[in-house]
Amino acid sequence: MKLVIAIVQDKDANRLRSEFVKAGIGATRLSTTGGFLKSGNTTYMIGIDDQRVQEVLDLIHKTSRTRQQFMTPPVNIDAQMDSTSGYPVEVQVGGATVFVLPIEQFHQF
Ligand code: 2BA
Repeated sequence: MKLVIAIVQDKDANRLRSEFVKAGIGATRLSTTGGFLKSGNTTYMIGIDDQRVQEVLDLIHKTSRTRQQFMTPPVNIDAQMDSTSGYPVEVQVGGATVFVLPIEQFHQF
């Protein structure tokens, strides 16, 4: 058994949830925040038998889009106390960031 942790964009999260439901795949959805953009994203935790891991990855791949987003770097204050606000920079986000971990034990009490 494996634990798939998938970080997806909020805009893709509902379509992915529908795919999981259709396929009878159990998943837990967490509201998360990216450390870089500091904007919301969605993390799914999916416990799944080894032979269905590829199916889960295929569904994530199918539903996750790459998007361009703008972020404004934080304001810099130099030694003269002059502040400069950075120009917005364009960042490519996604499709999805996925980790697959082994599960030592699985219990449902
Ligand atoms: P964020 O940390 O908000 O990052 C959003 C996008 O900003 C990233 O998209 C990447 O294109 C860019 N980015 C991130 N850090 C950067 C940096 N130091 N310099 C320049 N650009 C940077 P993705 O790579 O598609 O990542 C989307 C989200 O997945 C991330 O949101 C974060 O929540 C998660 N993530 C990505 N890599 C991760 C990792 N190694 N461990 C845990 N979570 C990760």
